[in-house]
Amino acid sequence: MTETYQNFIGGKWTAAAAGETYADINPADTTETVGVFPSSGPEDARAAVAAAAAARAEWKALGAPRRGEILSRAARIIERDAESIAEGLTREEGKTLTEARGETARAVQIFDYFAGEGRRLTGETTPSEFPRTMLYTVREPLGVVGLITPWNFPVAIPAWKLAPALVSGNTVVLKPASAAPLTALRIVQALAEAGLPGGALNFVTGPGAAVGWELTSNPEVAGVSFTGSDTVGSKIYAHVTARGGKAQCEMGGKNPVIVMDDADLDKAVAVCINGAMWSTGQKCTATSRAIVHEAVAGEFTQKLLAGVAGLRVGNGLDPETQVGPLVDQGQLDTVLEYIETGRQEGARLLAGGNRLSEPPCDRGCFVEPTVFGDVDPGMRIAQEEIFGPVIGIITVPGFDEAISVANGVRFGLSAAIMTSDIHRAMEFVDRIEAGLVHVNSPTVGAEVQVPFGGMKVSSTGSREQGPVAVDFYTELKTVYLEY
Ligand code: UN1
Repeated sequence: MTETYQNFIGGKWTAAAAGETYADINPADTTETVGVFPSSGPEDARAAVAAAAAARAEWKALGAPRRGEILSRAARIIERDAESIAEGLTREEGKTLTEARGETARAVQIFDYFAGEGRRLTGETTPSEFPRTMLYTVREPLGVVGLITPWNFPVAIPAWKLAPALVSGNTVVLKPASAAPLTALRIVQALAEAGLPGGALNFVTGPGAAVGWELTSNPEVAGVSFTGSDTVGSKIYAHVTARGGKAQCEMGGKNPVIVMDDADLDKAVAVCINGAMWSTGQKCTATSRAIVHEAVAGEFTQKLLAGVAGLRVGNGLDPETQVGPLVDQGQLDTVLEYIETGRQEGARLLAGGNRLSEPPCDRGCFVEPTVFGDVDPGMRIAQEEIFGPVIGIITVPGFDEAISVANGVRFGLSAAIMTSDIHRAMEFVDRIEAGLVHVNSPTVGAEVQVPFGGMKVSSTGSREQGPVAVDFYTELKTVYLEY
């Protein structure tokens, strides 16, 4: 029997006030409902904000080391339950079980890292102009924060917003993406079991236009951290900052891999397949442009096509599967539309391009891993985020052209170069417009102890993860103390 889940408000599991629900569907088999969730309205989000506001004083007074201990206990609970969290993640989102396990392990690392932050959360002491004066800063929580998270990393991204928000002393309302709420709910359960006081973390599922909009509009919500599309993110940023709130939005990418004539081509192909195809291309860090030196373009293309031809597409629960489904019908339609656009723009379809509808793909949202050649840098498929297993090859005569093509998009999240020339690599680091820069490694991935985020339209507000993550979730108080 399909389980019905609830919101978590003020420490209690409750249905949406209006009693509405919706089904969380398995994209690998759309006849399977993974769970039924509240389709909440603004009144539910308001109740959650009120509960978070009521819990502020107690949570702040607990102190950062004790708050960190709760995160640390949550990490052990997630570790204990990792296999079932990962399985649920694959069922609702579609990525392979191997990737889901990796992502769950990453959530454990994130909670452990920010548990340690509870024993740092440092300010600075500074000499004063005045005698017998101690001058120093302390970090204060913002108050209530709203976290709006995407479906593509349904455990890691809630974790990487929740952990710094909570350890800094904020109380939270979390609104997970409607396509993958179960995984986020498991994290909420882990934190509740770890001893988080009621109201410190509230969880409300439902449409962005109702729940998300209330979180961005409610004057009690001091900060909003969002990951998702740039269309939604830029609206949220403008809306929250216009009312004096703090906003952090992590949006799309159009991430390039430059393949130079001195690159290890087998490695370049592996890097492109990893970046473009794993998680079915549904990462903001995914590789969608291979910018290849003309001297090696023919050989690189042959090797890439051979690699892509060998990929096994299917249900992520099957251990043989390398590429799972897209998250839902809407995403499948978008990706197929982009493939059609690429054809019409005159790019050459070298592999894939079609929906898969034979077993084991007959009941899900599957598309073939797709490669376009003869891509012009100005084409829509070379400019817009597709969020699917699609890579375009752009041929360039040299390094300067490669850099200008790489930088010739609105986005600036992640970028990679494949080269064995250290001078080239360092010049790339200097000139590339990206917040995440890779030399001989894929555009994807994020280690918890370093900042994550992009330049240009990819991100607004301060970086996530690493020691700087707490900058967004805290306000500095400067203290002049004369004795
Ligand atoms: C990764 O590349 O492993 O939504 C992390 C996203 C990014 C996270 C990418 N915020 O895809």
